[in-house]
Amino acid sequence: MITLHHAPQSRSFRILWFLHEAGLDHEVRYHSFGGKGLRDPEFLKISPAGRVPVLAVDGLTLFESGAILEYLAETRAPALARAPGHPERGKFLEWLHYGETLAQHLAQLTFHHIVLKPADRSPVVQKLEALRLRRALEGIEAALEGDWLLADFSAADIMTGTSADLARRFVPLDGLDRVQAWLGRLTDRPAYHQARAADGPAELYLKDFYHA
Ligand SMILES: N[C@@H](CCC(=O)N[C@@H](CS)C(=O)NCC(=O)O)C(=O)O
Repeated sequence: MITLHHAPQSRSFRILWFLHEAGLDHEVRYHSFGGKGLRDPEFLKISPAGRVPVLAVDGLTLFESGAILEYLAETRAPALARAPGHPERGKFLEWLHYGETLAQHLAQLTFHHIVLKPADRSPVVQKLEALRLRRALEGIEAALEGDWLLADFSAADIMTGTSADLARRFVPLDGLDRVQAWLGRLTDRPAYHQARAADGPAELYLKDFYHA
């Protein structure tokens, strides 16, 4: 059995979504950012920084969402990967890992809008990180030629699409017509809806939009 360590509204949604796309049987262990579970010594043995996702699969416990998606796609759903030698291999790796370019700004924005006490939040960081996130989304706008990041849907759309979906809470997408249409296609997928239904109760993002 595949076991996903997951927290609602987090990067582990990428894995949850993939598991539904690939139709893989799995169980979910829910964690909360509010509790001490992620700092539990037992959890730190499988996640050195105390982060989600962690995936138990094939007798391994894997951390890092990009690595987990690569592993799962390669071993369970080759159509969602681009194997070494495939002409799209390089682009696949680039767009898969681009999700973390978006996520670094999302993490800062989450701290400075939500996690930190109001007195410790910086309007400068809020504005700067929203701008940098917008620029990273413009990179996707410029690259999108068809329906997906590559010629067909792949794990790269799941990885980077999860972060772009969250980015909408911090950055208006006006003028990013291709990104908006891509997000529409992604969020129309049945597996996206199945994963959302399994995500668990929202704890972090309670507003639709956070103004800088
Ligand atoms: N690069 C890692 C980042 C993992 C990460 O930072 N996860 C966040 C949730 S989005 C987390 O677990 N944060 C808990 C904490 O910082 O205490 C990945 O992609 O898996």
